[in-house]
Amino acid sequence: MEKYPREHTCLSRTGCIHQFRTAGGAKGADRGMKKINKISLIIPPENFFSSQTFKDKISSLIGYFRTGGINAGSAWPPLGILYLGAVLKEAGYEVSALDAAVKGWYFDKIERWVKKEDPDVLGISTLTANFLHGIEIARRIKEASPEVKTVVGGYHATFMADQTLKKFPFIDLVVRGEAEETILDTLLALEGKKKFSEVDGISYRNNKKVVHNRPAKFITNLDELQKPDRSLIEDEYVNTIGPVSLAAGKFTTIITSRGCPQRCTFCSCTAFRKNICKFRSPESVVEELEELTAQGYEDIGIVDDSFTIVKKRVEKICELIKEKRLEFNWWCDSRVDFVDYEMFLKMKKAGCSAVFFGLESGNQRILDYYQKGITPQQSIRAVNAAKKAGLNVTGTFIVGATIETKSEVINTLEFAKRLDMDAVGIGPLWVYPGAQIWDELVAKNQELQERYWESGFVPVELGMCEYSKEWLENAIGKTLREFYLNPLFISRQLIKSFRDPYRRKVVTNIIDSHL
Ligand code: B12
Ligand code: SF4
Repeated sequence: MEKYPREHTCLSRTGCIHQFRTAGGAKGADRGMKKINKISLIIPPENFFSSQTFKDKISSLIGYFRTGGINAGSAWPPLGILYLGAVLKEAGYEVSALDAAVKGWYFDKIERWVKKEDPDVLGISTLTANFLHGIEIARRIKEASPEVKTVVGGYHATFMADQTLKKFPFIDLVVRGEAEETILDTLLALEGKKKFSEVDGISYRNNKKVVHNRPAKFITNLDELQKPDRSLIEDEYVNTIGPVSLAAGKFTTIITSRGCPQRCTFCSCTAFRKNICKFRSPESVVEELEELTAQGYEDIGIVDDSFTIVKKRVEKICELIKEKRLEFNWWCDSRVDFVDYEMFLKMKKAGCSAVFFGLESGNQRILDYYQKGITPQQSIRAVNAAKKAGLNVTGTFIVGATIETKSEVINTLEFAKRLDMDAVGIGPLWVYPGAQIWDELVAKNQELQERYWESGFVPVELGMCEYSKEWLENAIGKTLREFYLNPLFISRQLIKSFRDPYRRKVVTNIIDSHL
């Protein structure tokens, strides 16, 4: 039975690149390949994710103050699969999506959900932190329903496509990189209507040999993409630390650019987008913001790799937000270079409440090792400029690089306290496949690749630093306690919370949600 439209418009609103699903004759079906009608997309639970129960949130918060171990329970919308969902729906497919991380669901529940959805293709989105859970989901589904095609995408699958297909026979295919412009051709190939060898950006098996097609071209005009279909996931997203909601109302995220020109050695973004940085026009960004505010969103996180690197563009977005009188609260990540007080002030006036800086270290030697391209002085200047503009400022730090000495760790922890920000995040260095540090450390010791390609690793946990994991965790925990439990900090924060309407709203929301 013909359940879905045979016609579709292409994902780009200008020229059409796909001419399929037009006439009903499915060649693949003729050859015994199953026609694809429905795709289910899944975000697997994180390896360390616990549920959103109040008890879990409290223990997560206690853990945070003890060791700095972050299990914050923050769950933001998975824009990747929401973008793909929009493309697939537009092309006439039936699509469903599950964010198992936000639901706190594990395998049995996820399996039941997939069985109920009964898709032809199961698409699993992988980061390093949830890869193994994604694999287990695919294994279970393939075992129960061998006819369901299993496709994995996202950061981890992109970097580890070869290993994934070699080790896990129940994974049919890997889509590498950004998938909006490859997903439809991939489905055609799975239906037998196109040759696998003709689809850029995919990896698959051909006569038991793993084949990697050439990479797909990067999406050049982000304005032409369908907007992410947030209706695919009905869950309310929260932006929390432990039991504390940081949102000033209904919350979602938006992405206004993709990629980053920097090459930080601990970050996967460089390898994923090859330093190619693409921007949406300010008009397109503000159009989406307008739609979101009309849908009742009051708190919007901008999750770009580097939102503030082009000052003129940021200022134009701010101008348009004001011109259109959009009332919402927003926040973003920022580097500490390319920023100044004037830009932060414009952001503040356009509703920005908070900025998150990746400060990483207080030592120039370590910043250089990470190729961060900044100095501690720039960090101080940027933090002060953002504070002066009235923004809430958070800085995040990484400690535990293999070359980092104990005194350098202590110096960074002291630096974190001295900057006198509204919040700090400090974590041990994680080494993920795709990051330059991964390549460097693996080149020195192949065993790391063999043992940790599915999960990444934390050098301090493997005894690769001059101090122990316990020493590092205690040092981080002590810093966080000294930072947050300092009476002067608490009183200043309380005064700020009375004065700042955004903070008052956040506090009211917290009280409301726990009454
Ligand atoms: C928002 C965000 C989050 C959110 C939401 C994550 C999510 N589920 O999308 C939250 C807060 C939950 C989060 C958590 C974490 N994150 Co995060 N996060 C981001 C961020 C800033 C934006 C993600 C995004 O929306 N991108 C935009 C969309 C359009 O791109 P995309 O998600 O990559 O999806 C595209 C492709 O990957 C592909 N694709 C994705 N899924 C699928 C599935 C299929 C079937 C197919 C075919 C294709 C496909 O197609 C999509 C469209 O082009 C990225 C950095 C970045 N700019 O990408 C880091 C990033 C993804 N996070 C990262 C990390 C490390 C984490 C944490 C481990 C942090 C922590 N210590 O807790 C956790 C782990 C979460 C988990 N579930 O395992 C790393 C991942 C590194 C790695 N190798 O895995 C990144 C790259 C940051 C970095 N600079 O290194 N994160
Ligand atoms: S850490 Fe930030 S600045 Fe560095 S490459 Fe990644 S996204 Fe860019």
